[in-house]
Amino acid sequence: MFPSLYAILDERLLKTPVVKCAADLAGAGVELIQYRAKDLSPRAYFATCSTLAEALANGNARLIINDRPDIAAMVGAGGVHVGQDDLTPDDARKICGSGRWVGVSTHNLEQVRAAAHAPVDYIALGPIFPTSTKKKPDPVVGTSLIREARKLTQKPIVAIGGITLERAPEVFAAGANSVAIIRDLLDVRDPITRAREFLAVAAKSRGSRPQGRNDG
Ligand code: TZP
Ligand code: MG
Repeated sequence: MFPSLYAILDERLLKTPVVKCAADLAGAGVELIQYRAKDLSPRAYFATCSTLAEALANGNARLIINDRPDIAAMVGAGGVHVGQDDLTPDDARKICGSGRWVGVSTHNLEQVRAAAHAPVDYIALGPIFPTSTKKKPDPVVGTSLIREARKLTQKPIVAIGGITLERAPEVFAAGANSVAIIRDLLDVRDPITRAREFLAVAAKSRGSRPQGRNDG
């Protein structure tokens, strides 16, 4: 089953060093972890990605590198996440090969349609709700776009943007396979407890969906 919680470790919001945070979350049962660092030099980004890949190599969490398929491949990460202005999914796939995941961000149905036919392992969709975490977010799409996207593809849909513990159930009810979280996971008193709470909400929400629904 596709991981229900996708933790995005954004360097700007981390309160503990990223390697410790990633290890803590993996220990709490998080199976999908992205590293995102918009302010680091390529050299510093590469170095931390490399350390993270080594730290997570023997556990159950898959490390996804944001933006950079070349770095994902070079450090032996579990995958890469590309946006609409990054290398295309086709090129990311060429660089990363078949063993790593390629994920892509989408912000409207046209992009979802394109992603559905691209060589990607999951489709991220958002921002679902208003978010202050991304600097120039695309327009808010709401949970209605998850329902529309669900009709277009069997690929796992990862909902992102402004999702909180309270809002997660309606996101799963709309058909998302997974929730990608930054602020409501990192900007809290105890990210480990919060991760466990998200996993519990996801298990309950996904378990109560009608039979036959795609669950990635
Ligand atoms: N892409 C769309 S919204 C977003 C990204 C990276 C930020 C999500 O962060 P948060 O804090 O969970 O709203
Ligand atoms: Mg990007």
